[in-house]
Amino acid sequence: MSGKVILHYFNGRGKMESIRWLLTVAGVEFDEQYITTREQYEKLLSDGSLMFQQVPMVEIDDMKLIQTKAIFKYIAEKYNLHGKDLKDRVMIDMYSEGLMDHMEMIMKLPFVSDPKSQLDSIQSKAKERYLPVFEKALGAPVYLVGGKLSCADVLLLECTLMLEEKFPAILADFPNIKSFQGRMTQIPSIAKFLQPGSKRKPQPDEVYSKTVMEVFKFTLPLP
Ligand code: GSN
Repeated sequence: MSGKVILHYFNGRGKMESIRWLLTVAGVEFDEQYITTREQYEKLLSDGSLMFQQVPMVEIDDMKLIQTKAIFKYIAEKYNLHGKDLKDRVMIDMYSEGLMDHMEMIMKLPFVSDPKSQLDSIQSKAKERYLPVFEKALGAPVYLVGGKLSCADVLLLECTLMLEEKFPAILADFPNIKSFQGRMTQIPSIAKFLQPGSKRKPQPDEVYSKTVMEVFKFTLPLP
């Protein structure tokens, strides 16, 4: 196995995008092997590379890691983006899990039977459940937890940028989050990631959703 981190996933955001973000902020170079056909997925299965027959899978430090949250936490721990002690870590994990739950709703958009109602639900959950928490948490501090950058900050930036793609004015009532975004996007690795030509993926298109459906032999709408 090469020393370089290799991501195995589709050429799209999905569950891998937060890992791309975190590696970028950690300053870790990575390569990607995109799954474009059923055969490639079956090869990973027959190799025994996918413990639960699912991706994302990340080759790192001579391991083949699966389960998005486990991979995410490994990278966060390794690169000092997971707090200084147990109490910081549990707060970071609480924020992170909430943000991942919310982003999952956005991720599902191409695959649901009623995207309009899913969008409405994302917007109301954002305004009433998720954004108020972060607006309050960022009242005075620069970062969410322990006065230093953590993986939860990276997820919050990713999530709020995704929300703004769908609802451009959604942060109008959340000025602390808006200032946080302004600070975060000045971090050099993030500024570069947000430029065209980076490894950041665009919003899902039909090619992406069709590939996912074909590779997994899924039919719409997903359960
Ligand atoms: O978060 C995780 O990594 C796991 N708890 C779930 C991973 C997962 O659902 N992966 C999907 C593709 S990514 N899209 O959602 C997957 O590999 N599905 C194939 C299957 O047979 O479950």
